[in-house]
Amino acid sequence: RFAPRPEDKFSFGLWTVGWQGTDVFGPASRDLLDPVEATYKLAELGAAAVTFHDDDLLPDDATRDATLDRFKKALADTGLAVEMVTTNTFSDPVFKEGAITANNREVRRYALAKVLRNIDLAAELGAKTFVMWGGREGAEHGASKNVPAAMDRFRDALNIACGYVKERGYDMRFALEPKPNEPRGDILLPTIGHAIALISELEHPEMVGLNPEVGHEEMAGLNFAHGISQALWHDKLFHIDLNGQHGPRFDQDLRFGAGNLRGAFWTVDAMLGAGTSKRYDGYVHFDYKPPRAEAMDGVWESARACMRNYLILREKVQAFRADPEVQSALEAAGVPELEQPTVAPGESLDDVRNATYDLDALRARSVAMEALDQLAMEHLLGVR
Ligand code: 3MF
Ligand code: MG
Ligand code: MG
Ligand code: MG
Repeated sequence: RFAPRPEDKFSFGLWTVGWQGTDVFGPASRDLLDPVEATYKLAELGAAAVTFHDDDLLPDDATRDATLDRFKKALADTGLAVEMVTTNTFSDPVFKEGAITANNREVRRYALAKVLRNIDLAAELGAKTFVMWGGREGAEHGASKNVPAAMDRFRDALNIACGYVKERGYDMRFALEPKPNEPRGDILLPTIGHAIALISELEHPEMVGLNPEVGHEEMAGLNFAHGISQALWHDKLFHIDLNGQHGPRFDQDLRFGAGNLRGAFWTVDAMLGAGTSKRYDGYVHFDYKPPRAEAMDGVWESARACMRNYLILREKVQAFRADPEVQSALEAAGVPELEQPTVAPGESLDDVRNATYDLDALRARSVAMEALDQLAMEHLLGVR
């Protein structure tokens, strides 16, 4: 039970299990994990795909070609796909003040070159999604960053990248990953909503969507399930980074299900369409960090647990939605009524303005939402 299958489409960033535990207060606590070895191990655990930053797998040095050959062999041996590729425009100190929105124009041109080179690699490996997380696009000081100019440069870079994909004839879409802070004091495109707003200013808005991460939205105190539900509504949920977060603190990157467990339940519910028509059908991608305290046994245990927790929660969510008592509780809470337009098509606004409203009855009405939520809680706690 709860064993991952290929059709579950689980995917992991190679940088997740490959994280060596380096943090601001100490050096690596684990040995370097060969990304090709990690690929075999993730396949064995039941993943269907892997993702990576250029630098995780193929640093720009003499080892590049040999590693790429070994990696391609691992993909062929295991049947794993590369579903997404992303560019590291945040580690190298050259990007210390930004990449595609750095004040320094040469840095911006170098960042763009790195992205374009990596788009070719992504296409070569069959990835259909290209994620952009602008980790260093931001500021610590007020006047140091002209935000409208930075938005111009962000827009230009996305227009150039989309134009490049079209010109080359690649089958690829972009997914922006919002994050409010860390490593910068304040990062540009801090939330799902900010990113969606930028997309509407692009030349090819249909080619650009989102890669929201659980912890990133929760760091900003936001409700992740609501965020991805709105992204789905805009047809912008191109990809996802699942992990766990406990409250508005640093980016914890806990394994999926850890931290805000109720949030994880509603996240899976939203991914499955929350009883409506739009659902997420992309890869179920994990972006987490095995805690620094763990040795390699804990690394693999945490990877296994991400998938297991997703499958357990999926079963719980499906049981919740299928429960006849839940259906009555949804009715009692008036949930289906929200699907009716407020003003009927063709109806005159005079009908709305001139009607009489029984405000006392409306004030006193039952909303029955505690009962509905308790049913969800009991499904989650395993007593129904
Ligand atoms: C940082 C992140 C990143 C992005 C990645 C793009 C290192 O908080 O979440 O992971 O997910 O760069 O996918
Ligand atoms: Mg993150
Ligand atoms: Mg995170
Ligand atoms: Mg992420």
